[in-house]
Amino acid sequence: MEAKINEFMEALKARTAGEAEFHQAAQEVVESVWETYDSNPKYKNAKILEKMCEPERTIMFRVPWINDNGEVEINRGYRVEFNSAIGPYKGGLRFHPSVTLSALKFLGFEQTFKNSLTTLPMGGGKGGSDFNAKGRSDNEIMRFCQSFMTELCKHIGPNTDVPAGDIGVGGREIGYLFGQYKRIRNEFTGVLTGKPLEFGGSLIRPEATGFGAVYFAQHMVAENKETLEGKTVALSGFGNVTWGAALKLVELGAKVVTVSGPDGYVYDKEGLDAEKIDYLLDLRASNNDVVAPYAEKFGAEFFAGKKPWEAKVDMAFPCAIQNELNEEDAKLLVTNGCKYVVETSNMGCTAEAMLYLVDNCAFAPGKAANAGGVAVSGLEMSQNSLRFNWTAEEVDAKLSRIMKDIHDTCVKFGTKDGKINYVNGANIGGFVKVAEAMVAQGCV
Ligand code: 8G0
Repeated sequence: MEAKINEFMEALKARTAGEAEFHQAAQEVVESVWETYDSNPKYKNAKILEKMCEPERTIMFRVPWINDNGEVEINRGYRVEFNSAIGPYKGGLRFHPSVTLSALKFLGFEQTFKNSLTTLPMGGGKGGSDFNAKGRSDNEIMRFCQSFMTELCKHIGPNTDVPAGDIGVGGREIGYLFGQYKRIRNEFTGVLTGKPLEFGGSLIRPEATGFGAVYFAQHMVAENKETLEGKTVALSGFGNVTWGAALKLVELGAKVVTVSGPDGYVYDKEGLDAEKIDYLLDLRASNNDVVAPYAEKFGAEFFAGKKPWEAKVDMAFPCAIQNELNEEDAKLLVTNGCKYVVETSNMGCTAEAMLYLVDNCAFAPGKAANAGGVAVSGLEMSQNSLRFNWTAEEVDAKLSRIMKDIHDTCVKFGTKDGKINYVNGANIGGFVKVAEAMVAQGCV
């Protein structure tokens, strides 16, 4: 089996040279699903896995705009339309200097499996730009969004491709993008999700990724006859996802002791409370990308240039960005008694860290644990199609149900010798539904 997997991966790497993040994401899935794939002639003869590793379409474009000094600036825009077997392409837009084709291919690839797990009819895609919002004025951000959408609007639509926000793209950016789409196409449709409430957004969407990860964690700890109450938790990041996770964890009686930024991490031995959680939103809105002011304001400790994985905790939720937790971090966490790692960022753990954590604690991969975000985006699409809005309680109940279903799918496909491997469970569970749809639709 090992040799066949290597052969598959070598061929993939040869035709996608230099795309390290994409190779990392593909390797993980290929290893998990190989047995299912290789033993099923229906999938093999149709080369389903080879097809899944090749985006249906990749769009790359120039994004020219004019800054506040009247100078021309040029960024690169992308939309990777990975797989539409089970629904319109769906996935976020990321505006961040780390955005490359490789990063978006890894994200679009993972999105396909994640969206499949949500039980909703959504294909996989991802897009964005290397635009850095740091230090930019609101007007500059608007002009950038308008230029980006002027090209993107030719390729998306409510039945074709429905982007959302992601890192660097929140309600404000979605508003500017939506306004430009509507202006050019003269159509008010559910073409983007993550919209503000006034024009078609869904209640609970801002909370959804964090809430969903915590609901998933509730089922994980329940497998060990435990609850979240009294658990000490390390979170990374200080954006929307960290905020949602902190809200739900604190509501359920856990103690959140860390948040982090590119500048270092905050250790708050008292734990976060409602006021501190609210303050995270102000910090993020400041466009400054530093978390140190939290420590100053609330008298907590700040560790410059360090990551929160050195704190002694029962659970860790990486909530920031890919590869933010490496093997050394993983070992430190486990040595300090951490029993659960819930990957809430996409591919938050390096490949080595993930392998170590699967063997040494309960580890949930991002494509299962963070699927609540895109799940509520799917519910936003449903509400837009219905021209109706559900209450917060209705959306939250649906989210909670979906996270339970995802957990059950991981258990169903990932249990071997009485032990749950959530990585295998998520990959195989996500794969089978898409593979069946692709086989049924023939060679397209
Ligand atoms: O709402 C979404 O579709 C969305 C936005 C950003 C990220 C993700 C994700 O699933 O990673 C989904």
